[in-house]
Amino acid sequence: MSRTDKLTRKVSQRARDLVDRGLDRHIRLAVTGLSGAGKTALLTGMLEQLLYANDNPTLPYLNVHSQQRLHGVRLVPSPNWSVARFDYEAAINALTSEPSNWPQSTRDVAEIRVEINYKPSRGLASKLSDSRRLTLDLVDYPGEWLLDLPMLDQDYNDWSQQQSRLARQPLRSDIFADWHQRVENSIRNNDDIDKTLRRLANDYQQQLQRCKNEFGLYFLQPGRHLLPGELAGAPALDFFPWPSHLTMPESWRPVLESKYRYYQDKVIKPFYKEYFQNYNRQVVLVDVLSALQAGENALAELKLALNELMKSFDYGHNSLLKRLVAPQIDKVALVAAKADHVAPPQHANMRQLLAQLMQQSSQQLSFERIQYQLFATAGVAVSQSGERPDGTLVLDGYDDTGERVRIKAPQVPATWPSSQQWQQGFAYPRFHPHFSSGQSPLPHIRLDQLLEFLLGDKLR
Ligand SMILES: Nc1nc2c(ncn2[C@@H]2O[C@H](COP(=O)(O)OP(=O)(O)OP(=O)(O)O)[C@@H](O)[C@H]2O)c(=O)[nH]1
Ligand SMILES: [Mg+2]
Repeated sequence: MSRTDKLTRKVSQRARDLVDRGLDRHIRLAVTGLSGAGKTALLTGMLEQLLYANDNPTLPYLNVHSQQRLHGVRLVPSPNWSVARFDYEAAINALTSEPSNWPQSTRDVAEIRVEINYKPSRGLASKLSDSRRLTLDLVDYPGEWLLDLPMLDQDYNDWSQQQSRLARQPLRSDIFADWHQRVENSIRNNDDIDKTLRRLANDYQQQLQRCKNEFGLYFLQPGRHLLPGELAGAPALDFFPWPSHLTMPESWRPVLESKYRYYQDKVIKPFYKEYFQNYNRQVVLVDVLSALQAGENALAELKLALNELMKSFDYGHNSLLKRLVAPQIDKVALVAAKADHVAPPQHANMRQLLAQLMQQSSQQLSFERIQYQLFATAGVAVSQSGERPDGTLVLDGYDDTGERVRIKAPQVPATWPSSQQWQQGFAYPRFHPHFSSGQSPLPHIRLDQLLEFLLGDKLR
């Protein structure tokens, strides 16, 4: 194909996207989730259920399917040529090869576009046409980068204050004690500024890694310190929040402030503009179980991080003009992930606990009259629940050596745990996927309900 042909195709695709958006036949779905929340597994599961929707007995709540109006679903090229395609096939391949594995943690942004062909059930459209198309765009990205978004609304000073408040929390104050000492020592030495800041930034980065890997904490900024991507080793990352109990040398301020602004302008803004504008539907995916297991500090940070994050998105109702110019999010699914770690009677508790964590944000959504709903789902379910003869609920699955295991199903608190519950602690199983090649669609929990909530009104 010649360059002109390619360009013409791209322009006409853009024009078609605009028409589709105006006609309400285009959904861009943002899956908002911190690192490890299960975004990649959820996207894989949603694609899997949609692509294998025909003859799929596990989608009773997806109306377009149960009303037999679904003609077909297929993957089509995304018009955004500068972004890698989400490697759905590699994810399925990992899950269904021998031995099975979870897809890798995401290292960069990837997009995928799905076309859903269906028979309209209502209005003029159903009389005029037997077939209609809904375009669905999905984006995957490393969760670490998401938490940079709230930094767009803060200057260096605000950010430092907020991070310093956080660093005074019990667990963090231990983790950062040595680093604070090193900052204090560096102030006294009269070393080269750039070198000193780089060293302290590297040290800070290591403490953030510890917060994540050793303590399961969540509110970790800047995200590129955890996963630098193409910025590995770049001077853009040589900054850190200033500890508010120390006096900053005057000569350091302009350097730290300009690095921070550079990070906002050149790293966060393009990421936000490219991937987080122009969405009209959102999934907020939260792994409440891992946070419970990591302890009270972790759950408190998760709550803070989620509510801060939700301030970064535009909520509102989409008039025809808005749909064309700057769509806003008009429906939000708050989703507790990995529901296959517990037995179904515990799912209501997962939802309730999530509701409590997200209370501040859901008040904002109610105020804006944005429709939201709580779910407990598994993008890819790797355990089955069962019952012993004595009535004990159990979970059956496989461990990472491929051995079949059966465990007593653990409990989830419906509200913030008491100090006694924290003392006892929470533990959830880590089942391993164990699927065979060609096994499609993979099992899930409630993805049909989630898909119906997110897409159902556009598939009528
Ligand atoms: N049992 C179960 N485990 C899941 C499910 N989804 C994710 N997991 C587990 O959670 C881990 C992280 O899931 P990912 O989908 O990679 O999470 P992510 O949000 O994409 O994480 P990043 O790419 O690092 O931002 C997986 O490797 C699994 O161990 C699920 O539906 N059920
Ligand atoms: Mg991922």
